[in-house]
Amino acid sequence: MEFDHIHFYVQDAKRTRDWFIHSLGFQGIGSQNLTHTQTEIVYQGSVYFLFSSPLTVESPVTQFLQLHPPGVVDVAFQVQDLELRVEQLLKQGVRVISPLQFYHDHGETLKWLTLEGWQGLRHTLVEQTGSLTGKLLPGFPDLLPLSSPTLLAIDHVVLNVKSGDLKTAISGYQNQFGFQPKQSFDIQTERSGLQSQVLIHPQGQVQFPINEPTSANSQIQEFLDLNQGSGIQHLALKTSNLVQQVKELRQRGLSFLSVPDEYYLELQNRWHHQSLFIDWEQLKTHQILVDWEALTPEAMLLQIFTQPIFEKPTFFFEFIERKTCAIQGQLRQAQGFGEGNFRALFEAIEREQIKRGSQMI
Ligand code: TYF
Ligand code: FE
Repeated sequence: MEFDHIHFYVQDAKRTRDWFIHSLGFQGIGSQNLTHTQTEIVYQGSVYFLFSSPLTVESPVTQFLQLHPPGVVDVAFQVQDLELRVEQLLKQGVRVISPLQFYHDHGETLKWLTLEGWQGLRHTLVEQTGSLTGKLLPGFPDLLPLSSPTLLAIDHVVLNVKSGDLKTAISGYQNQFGFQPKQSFDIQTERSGLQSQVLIHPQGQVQFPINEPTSANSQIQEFLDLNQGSGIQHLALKTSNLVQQVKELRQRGLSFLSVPDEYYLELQNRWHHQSLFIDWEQLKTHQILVDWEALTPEAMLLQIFTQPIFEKPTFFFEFIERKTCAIQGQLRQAQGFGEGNFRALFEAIEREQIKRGSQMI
């Protein structure tokens, strides 16, 4: 199982598409107009995003936007054996939102269906063959050959659930969708009480952390309040060259969470691998966070977080680079989610929270 695409409901699909093209370097692929809903699609590397906005009040997007700010409604997964998978899922009690559909073109078939996930979140499962790969919805034109993108893939997708719901959400995704628990974190800073459990899918690369707030002023609680319920908090995009990526994104005008100078001083004090050259100045210039494991310092994890991208401070992006190193002839990639950065990261998020708080007064 892999990530296939992410579907957002927004006020204005064309405007959102244009923002993703201009600010994040995505390419537009096409659009689909139904009588009540307009959908735009963009891609970069293997990352596909759909944006739907309402054309009439009958649109399901209208109803969604009456209850929630813009955000993710569907995290779609690519699977290989859809019918078999669906049979198993139905036995586990997964609810079908829209039934199996087929699309035939030049002897090849695209199949998909949509299932209910946690509290209104949906998961479309897609099976594609051959040249149909990436052709997400009938009516979209064929894809152009891929240029050489810096953005490679979706690394992880993070769900925030209400206080007390973490256990139920996890067992739902475990029992119904076949996810397995990986790491869990319990974090307490001034305003970031949160418990996080990372789920992974045993077949493929899907990583799916779920957070719940553990304090009333937690940033997770702020998300839940503004989002009017649980939902996707951030999406991490994996790149092969984060420094270059951030340089380009800053030139495009994208703004990121800023990191205090002390973070880089402390980082250099913790770094005991002088034989490995690290361009600290460059990382500091671009405000990139760095993490590593003691035994594999070369396999660094670099990450950076954007400001929230919609009108309310809910959903944001992370960009991540997982460097590799060779141990005993085997390539090892940076694991984890930047645990060493959590304090610095959450303090940065908290500064933004406080800034917003003082603006509201
Ligand atoms: O996905 C993660 O676990 C990291 C860290 O509110 C993180 O990106 C965790 C919670 C959060 C923001 C970032
Ligand atoms: Fe993350």
